[in-house]
Amino acid sequence: MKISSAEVIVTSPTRNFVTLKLTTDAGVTGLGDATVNGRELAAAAYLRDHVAPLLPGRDPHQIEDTWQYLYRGAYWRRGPITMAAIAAVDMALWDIKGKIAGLPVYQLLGGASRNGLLAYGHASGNSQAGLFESIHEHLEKGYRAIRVQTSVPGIRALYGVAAQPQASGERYDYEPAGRGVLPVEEDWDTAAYIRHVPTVFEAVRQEFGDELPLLHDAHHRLTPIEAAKLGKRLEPYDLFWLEDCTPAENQQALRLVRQHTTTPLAIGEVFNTVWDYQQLITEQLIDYVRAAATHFGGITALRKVMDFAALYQIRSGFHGPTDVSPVGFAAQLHVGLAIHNYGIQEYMEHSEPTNSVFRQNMTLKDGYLHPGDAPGIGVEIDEQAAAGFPYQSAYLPVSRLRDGTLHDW
Ligand code: KDG
Ligand code: MG
Repeated sequence: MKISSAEVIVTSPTRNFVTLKLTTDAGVTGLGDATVNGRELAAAAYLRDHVAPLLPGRDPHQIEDTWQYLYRGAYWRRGPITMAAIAAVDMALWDIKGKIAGLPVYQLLGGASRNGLLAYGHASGNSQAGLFESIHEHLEKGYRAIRVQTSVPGIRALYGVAAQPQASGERYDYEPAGRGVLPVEEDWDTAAYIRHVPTVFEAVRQEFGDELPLLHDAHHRLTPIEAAKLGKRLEPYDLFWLEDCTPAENQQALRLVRQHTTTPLAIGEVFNTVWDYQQLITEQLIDYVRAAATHFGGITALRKVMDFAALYQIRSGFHGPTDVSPVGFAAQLHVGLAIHNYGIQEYMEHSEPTNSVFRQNMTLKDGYLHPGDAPGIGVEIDEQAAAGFPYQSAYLPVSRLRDGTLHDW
């Protein structure tokens, strides 16, 4: 059997997605996700111009060899664009292998280690009342773990607060990237944030009790000592995790955070390879791996980092925002179901237009996700529907401090 064609599909049902479709000479198709939020066309061009021409004629069953061929063979390794392109090929090949075997991918990875995948949903609000309402809505939908993001007095528009108007006037509900020719600019004040967030968690614990798992994303904005201070102040509220407390390129900075707080840490949604995690894992500086199959080289690479993490009692907390397409999302659900060291899965829910383009088998029941039992990854693309949503330029926002200095967004 051989790969006969590799096509790149760019579509924008509410937001942009880059999808790779591989077809074999036996007519079996496989899908992969290469969406890089705000840089989609770079991933599409890398795939279309540099990767797609290498694939026809290759044996679709040789997943590991193809992964190494694209990673080592490029010489210029790593980086989000390269690794998203490799991820798309890898997912499409697992999809094909599953369809040929007549088995869902999780079965090929060793079979299910659990019945379903604990998910967390995103609650947020402009006010305490709004936040509580959002948490209640999520609980009514069945979620058993909740991420809490909140506005901060003095900061106008803030990451993760749905329904808060962005500088562009759009709402944040599904997607922080604003459509337009320039990124919107938001403001940021670390001291105000660190003062405010613990008061919010105190109120949430009083209202919702001690048992509900609560998560929070600091979105890379703190220095190590600021992160240590926030982690310490949040200890009384027993968070499931504090996410991306620092920009973790500097892995050893996490030593300082760890020395000061027992709040569990989750890191790595912007990481691309196992090397980005090496020190964090071997020194047990984190508790959860935040990688997404889409940005980390696919199912093959995600499985490997989780097996490495298992040696250090570190669990999964894969990145599941709307910019991971339904294909990438389902791909990592298969990994989550198969590995032993599963932790939790972020689930942000795709929009109706997105669901009209990507037909899924994935389910959320009683707060637990399952990728379904369709052969392969379990997602198909309606190419006609996709063509009805042409690419639209969109950028993630940037952040500036009061004096105008650009800060991590
Ligand atoms: O594209 C950027 C988003 O994926 C990111 O801002 C979402 O931090 C995020 C999260 O935890 O879902
Ligand atoms: Mg995050």
